[in-house]
Amino acid sequence: MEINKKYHLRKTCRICGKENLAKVLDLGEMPPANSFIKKEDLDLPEDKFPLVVYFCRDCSLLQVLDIVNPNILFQDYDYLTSASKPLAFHFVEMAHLLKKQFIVSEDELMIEIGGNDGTLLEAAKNECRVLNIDPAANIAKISKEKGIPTINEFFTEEIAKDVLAKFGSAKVIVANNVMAHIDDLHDVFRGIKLLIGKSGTFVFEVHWVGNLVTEGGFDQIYHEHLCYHSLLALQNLVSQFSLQIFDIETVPIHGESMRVFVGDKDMFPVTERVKAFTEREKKLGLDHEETFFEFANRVEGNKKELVSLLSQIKKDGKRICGYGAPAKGNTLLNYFGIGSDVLDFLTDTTPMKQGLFSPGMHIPVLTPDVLEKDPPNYILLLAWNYAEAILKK
Ligand code: JHZ
Ligand code: ZN
Repeated sequence: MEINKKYHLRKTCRICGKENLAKVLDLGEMPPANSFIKKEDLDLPEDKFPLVVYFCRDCSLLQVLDIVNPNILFQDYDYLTSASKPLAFHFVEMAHLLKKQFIVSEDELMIEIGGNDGTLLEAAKNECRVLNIDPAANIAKISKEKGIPTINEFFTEEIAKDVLAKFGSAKVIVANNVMAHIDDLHDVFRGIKLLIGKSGTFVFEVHWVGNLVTEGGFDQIYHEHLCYHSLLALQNLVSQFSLQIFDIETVPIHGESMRVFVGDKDMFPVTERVKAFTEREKKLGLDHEETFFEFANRVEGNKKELVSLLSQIKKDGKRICGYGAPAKGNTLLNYFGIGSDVLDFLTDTTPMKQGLFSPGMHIPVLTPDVLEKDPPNYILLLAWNYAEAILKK
């Protein structure tokens, strides 16, 4: 992409390269979901870009073809893994599992792509060599301060070549909540293939399109999320690199996410779980466009229901606020047209978001203690994926 271009529209499927695409859902023009605004900038014009979801009839990938320059989206990033305690806990647990399953000696290398503030690698760094590769300058700095070797770049085949020369090959590469964000998946997989060679493993977690369809979590759709993956679509991708998915499980993160294990096609026996999951996806119709048209219809139904509920509460003279200012909340608020006339404020535990205003709707983000100081009558839970932990609080 040209460095100065803010936006471009892709024409082909990013897994199979074909143009056999069905338009499923058009969310109109949206601001990038993590572009929180400073008070003094509220009157400046805000960038908004089209957001349309397509289904590929050839390889089944659900995807957004509207590409906002990744430098705009990720170089200065407001999302901090450690600000969501359940997520941080989940990654520490995952680090222990990966060490147990794949790391044999201290010399071995664990790389994390998009390792954010280093929450996962910090839990691995005493037992192997670690390397974080993350494009966000402000976040990479935090990772470095924790003593984690960190390269502040987007992961590409070029970077992989450099890493191979300087650090050697990787025993494990991890990429959590990253595979949805990548436009040139082919470039990234060439880099991964280079670094894991015959005996390494690539493990990643990514939200599962089956959850989006069955639970209606359409708010996961925003410009950062270019892909809504299924095992069916991913198999098509990895096989182009002589790799295979040899194991899969699901984890209760962002609804239900897939944890996918990828290795050389001849090196790892494929578990029964892979076959069972493929069957599950076929039963859900994740390889048929109709499934996604039905999903889009349900989004419209939900919009009417929620908007009328909130306006009834307002008519009754009550105060409402939003809990959490997640990226996904901004899709919901902007697409459903829920503004500061409905929600007095949002609260969020991320220091970087506090004091800012939500993109598009300009709702102030406050620290959670306001809920005790000045309690509203109702709270709309925007960070629904952490409902259990939040309801306990
Ligand atoms: P959370 C992010 O999306 C962005 P978001 C990213 N692009 C991505 O791909 C997905 O994750 C997977 C706050 N919070 O994790 C913290 C509280 O206030 O659902 C966060 O701002 N109180 C990388 O932003 C937000 O809610 C709490 O008790 O949709 C949650 O954001 C807890 C638990 C969280 O991801
Ligand atoms: Zn395709």
